[in-house]
Amino acid sequence: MKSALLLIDLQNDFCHGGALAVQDGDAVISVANQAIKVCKAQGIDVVASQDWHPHNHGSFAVNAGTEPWTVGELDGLPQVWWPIHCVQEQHGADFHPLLHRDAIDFVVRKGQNAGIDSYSAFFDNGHRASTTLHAWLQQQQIEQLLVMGLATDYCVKFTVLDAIALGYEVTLLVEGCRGVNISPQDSQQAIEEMQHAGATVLALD
Ligand code: VGL
Ligand code: ZN
Repeated sequence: MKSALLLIDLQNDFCHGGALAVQDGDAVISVANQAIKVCKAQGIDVVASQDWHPHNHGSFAVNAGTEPWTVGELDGLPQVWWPIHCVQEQHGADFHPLLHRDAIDFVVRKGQNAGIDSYSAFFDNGHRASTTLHAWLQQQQIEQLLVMGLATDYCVKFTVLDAIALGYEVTLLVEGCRGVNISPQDSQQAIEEMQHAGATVLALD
C-alpha cells in the first residue's frame, strides 16, 4: 500500500513570533525533518498544506468587527475569530525557514475563500468545496497517510477526520503536533477524537 507523509501548516504564523503562534510550535519542525528523511529513504511522498488566506478573510476577527479568540458564526458555521494570520504571499504564510521544503512533493493550499474557514486540508469547514489534495493522492494511488503538524486541535484534527471519512488509513505522529488549546484539554481531546474515528496514534516515547 502506498503512503504519504502529510505535514499540516508548518508555517511561520503558527510558530514562535507568529501571529497565531502555537505553544512550542517550532519543536515540530525537527520532527518533520526527521520524518521527511525517513520517508524519502523509503520512497514515500511528502505533502504539505499551507493555510493561505486573502487579507479580507472572514475568519479574521478584525474583518468580523470583533475581538480575536471569541466565537461567532461564519457562513452558518460556528467560528473562532482569529488574529490576522497566513495571508497569501506574506512571511507569516511561508513555511518555517528550517523545514526541508525541497523535499516536499506536493503543496495543497486552503482557506482562499474569504467567506468560509478551512481547517481540513481536504475540504472547507462546510464541506462545500474540496481542495486539490484528495485528487492528487488518488492519482498517486496513496491510501495511507502519516499526519503531523499544526495545530492539533484545528487543522490536524479536521484533516485527519476527513482523511478517515475518505477511506485513508491514518497514523497520527503525536510528537509532530502542537495545539492552540483555547481550553487546556483541547489537544488531548482532539487526539482522542482522531483515535476514536480510527486513526492510529503513534507516540515515539
Ligand atoms: C489553523 C486556526 C486558523 C491551523 C488555521 O492551522 O490549525 N488554526 N487557521
Ligand atoms: Zn487560518
